[in-house]
Order: sequence, then C-alpha cells, then structure tokens
Amino acid sequence: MPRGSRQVKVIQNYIEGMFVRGKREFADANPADGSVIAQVTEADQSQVDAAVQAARKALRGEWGRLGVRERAARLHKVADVIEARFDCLVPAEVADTGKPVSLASRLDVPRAAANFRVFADVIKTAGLESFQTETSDGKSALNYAVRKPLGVVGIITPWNLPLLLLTWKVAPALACGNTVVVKPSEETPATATLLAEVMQQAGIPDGVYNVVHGFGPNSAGEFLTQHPDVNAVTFTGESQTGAAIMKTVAASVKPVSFELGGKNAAIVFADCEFEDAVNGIAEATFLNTGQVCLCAERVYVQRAIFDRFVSALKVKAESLRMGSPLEKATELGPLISAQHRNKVLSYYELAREEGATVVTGGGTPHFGNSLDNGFYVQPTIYTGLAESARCVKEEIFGPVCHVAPFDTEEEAVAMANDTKYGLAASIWTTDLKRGHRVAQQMNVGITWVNCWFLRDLRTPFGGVGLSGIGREGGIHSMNFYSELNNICIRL
Ligand code: NAD
Ligand code: 6OD
Repeated sequence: MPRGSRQVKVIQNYIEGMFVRGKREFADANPADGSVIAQVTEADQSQVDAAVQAARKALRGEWGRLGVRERAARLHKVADVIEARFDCLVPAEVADTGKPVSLASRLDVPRAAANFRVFADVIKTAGLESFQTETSDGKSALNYAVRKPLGVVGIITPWNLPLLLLTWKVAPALACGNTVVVKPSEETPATATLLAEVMQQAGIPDGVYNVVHGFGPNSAGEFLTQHPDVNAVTFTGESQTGAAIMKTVAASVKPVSFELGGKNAAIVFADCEFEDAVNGIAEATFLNTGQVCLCAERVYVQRAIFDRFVSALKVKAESLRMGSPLEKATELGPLISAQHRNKVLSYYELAREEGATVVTGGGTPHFGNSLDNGFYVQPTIYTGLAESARCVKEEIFGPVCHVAPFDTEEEAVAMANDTKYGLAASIWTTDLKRGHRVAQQMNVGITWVNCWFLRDLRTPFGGVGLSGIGREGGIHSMNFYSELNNICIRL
C-alpha cells in the first residue's frame, strides 16, 4: 500500500505527503441510494495553512529544480499510474457521483490521464516571444520572455466531473512548475484523494500536490482563496460562487481563472442530418444527467422540422435507461444530492407555473428498490415557454431542455445570444457556410457544429459573461499558470 494511505472509510486531507485527519468530519453519500459511503475530514484553518506552507516549501525543493523535460516525464508517469489504477478510480468516481460506470470508464478517468499527457507535451513545445527592437541611436535591443511558475496555486472544483475537472487544472499547473493545494467539492472527495496516492506512486515529491477537504464559506474553500501565500486561484463552479471568490481574492490581487455556469443554446436547422441532430441534442441534454456545464438547456429548432424533432427527441429521452450506476447498460444516473434534486424539481414545478407544455418527464421515477432513496429525476423536455421565462433564463443543471421553434437564421442567433451566460453553443446544419456564419456570431467561448463536447485539449476553453473569466487549454493554460518575465538587452 502507498506510504501514509489507509483503506479509506475516512477520506483524509493530504498534506506534504501524509494523509491527515482533523477535528471535524462530514458524510459522503452515494447519490444512487443515499447511503453514506465514507466520512470526510474537514480541513480547518491550520490544516489549510499547513497545506499552503507545504506547497511553498516544495517549490524550493526537488520539484523547483526540475527542468521542463523531467517535469513532463513525471506527468506522463502520473498518467501511466492513472491508467494502471483505472479499476480503482472508476468505482470511486461512480460511488461519489452516481454517474453510470460506462460514462466514468469512457470519459472521466481516461480524460484524467489525457490531461496529464497533453499538458506534459504542451509545456515542452510552448514557445516564447522575442523581438529585436530598434533604438534611437541606430542600434538595437533584444527582448525575450522567460516563463516562471506562479508559485502555489489554489484549485477549487465542483462535483459534476470531479477527477476530469480537477486534473484539467492540476496538470497544467504542475507542468508550469507550480505546486498546488486542491479543494475538491464536498460532494465528491474520493478521487482527489486517490490522486494523492497516484502522485506518490508516480514519484511526485511531497508537498507538490496537497488536498484539503471541506465546504466553501468559512471552511476550506474560503481559507484557501483568502490565504496570503496562495499566488493564484483557479475555480470551476457556479457563477455566484465565482463572484464570492472574486471578492475574497481581490484583497490580495491574485490572478484568477474562472470556469462558471452556462445556459447553453443549440440551434437545429431544417437542413440538418436529422438522426445525428436528434442523437446529438439528446446527448447534449442528458449526458451525466444534464450535469455538464456545456449541456444544452435551450434548443431552437427551425419550424419546418419542429414537431418531428420534438417527437423524435421525446422517443430518445424515454428510451434512456435509468438505473443503478453500476449496471453497464445504465445511461442515466441520479443527480448529485437531495438538495440538488430539490432545486431541479423546483424548476420542473416552475416550468408548469410558467405555462410550459410537458413533452415528457417532469417528475421522479419509481424503482421499487433502494434506488428510490437515491436522487433521481426523469429526463424532461418542455415546449411553449416564453423566452423571458425563468426556466429559459436560469441554469437548472439537470436532464432538461426547453425546445422552441424559429423561422429565420437571424431570429435563432438573437434568441441563442439572449442570455447573461456565454459558455457553449452547438449548431446543426448540413450547410457548412451557414455553420461558419452562425458559429461566428455566437457570444460564447466554445461553439460546436454538428457535434457537442468534442474536445481537443490544445484549444481555448472558457466562457464569456457569467460563464467565466479567462481561457484554459493548450498554450492558454500555460499562460495562466506561469508568469512571463520579459528581458530586454541592449545590443
Ligand atoms: P459550486 O460553485 O457550488 O461549488 C464549487 C466548489 O466551490 C466546491 O468545491 C465548493 O465547496 C466551493 N465553494 C463554494 N463556495 C465557496 C467560497 N465562498 N469560497 C471558496 N470555495 C467555495 O458549484 P457546484 O454546485 O459544485 O458545480 C456546479 C456548477 O459548476 C454549475 O453552475 C456548472 O455550470 C458549473 N461548472 C462549470 C464548468 C465550466 O467549465 N465552466 C464546469 C463544471 C461545472
Ligand atoms: O472538457 C473540459 O476540459 C472541460 N473543462 C469540461 C467542462 C465540463 C463542464 O461540466
């Protein structure tokens, strides 16, 4: 067994290479049946302090002296160990989130390994600017930039894709030579903790990767973001939480990267490949029980195919297999928590009050077994809401979409852009000229044409408006997780 680890019933903080308990614990529940699967140690202020100091110390140790090539090699080793421990990471993620085992196996855990591999390679090829500058005496100067780590990076992540989103930030931060203190969601503490064992196995020095568990306000999240020795904060989560964190970090003027909520639109033109579009929208609405920031909750369909499209999407939604996340055939698991289910169900109720037509769903399923104690809701499709309805404006983050008709391209673009968010959009058409034209008018960070959530990790990822600040991915991550020092030499 790796040094310092235990067979976890208590999920512990991980500080300077040691698993440590604290004074308080909270329960970690399995969303599929509500059972408690572990107790989690909540980090107090002194433990967050210890984690930050451990990360500072590690910057001055072996890690700080490694060259880019060796750092990249260690990150590839982390990816190797993730792949070797696939059979331990998948069930941990499934138990914590309730997501189907098929999804964790094809998306979450492979992407964790890919995150380390891609950023290990990106840092090796990341170029830097240089300029030869003419001077007033007819001579010149040479300007060139060097890349340095930011220092200690605080990483705060949500529960929907816990390991994927955590490693999406840990990997580039480490690639740039930083050390990190991570605060995973209180709902999903397991895989961040298992990643500590992976780090040990991969030979990442103690103190480079630290984990503190707990909540946001007046708990580990806030202790981390307000810590004076944390040099930068990168956050994925709700827009309102982003606003609260921004206030906290403002006092010490730290760089921030925010990947926040969305109320994403999909535009389906009458000339689309019909089956592909129906399947694509079903995936964009229901994947991970709608708990992906990129999910399409607003679907605009050209009037000529509107009725046919809604009927086909209904058939698709009703055919999704809901059930135990452990069953290979399960396509739809529960929501993350009772609290989140209450939120989603309150929107189902609100949609009726706002005058929606319920095409399918709108309630909770009945299983007749222990899954009835879980946090399941039915996949749901609405039509008939006004564009000003709260259900069309606010992020619900469940397996639900509203489908509305449109006549012209201009009308579709205007409706899609009529939101305070701006994360992602998808466009479905066989007219590629139109695809480019419409894509370029979307006020979002990511637009897909005839696909959704098709990722190349070298591309910019992020949102506009309430959906975030900054871009990560490829060189954009390198630029966030490092400081550039420009050196000017008179020649
Ligand atoms: P959340 O904002 O409630 O929590 C995210 C994390 O922030 C958790 O670890 C939480 O403990 C911590 N936190 C909460 N308050 C804090 C505070 N005041 N200070 C410091 N930390 C604090 O989000 P969630 O409910 O876990 O996740 C769902 C949300 O995340 C949705 O809005 C979704 O759209 C968004 N999301 C966005 C992206 C993206 O890439 N843009 C990706 C995934 C999820
Ligand atoms: O694919 C990614 O890199 C990424 N950050 C996905 C975010 C999904 C939101 O839930």
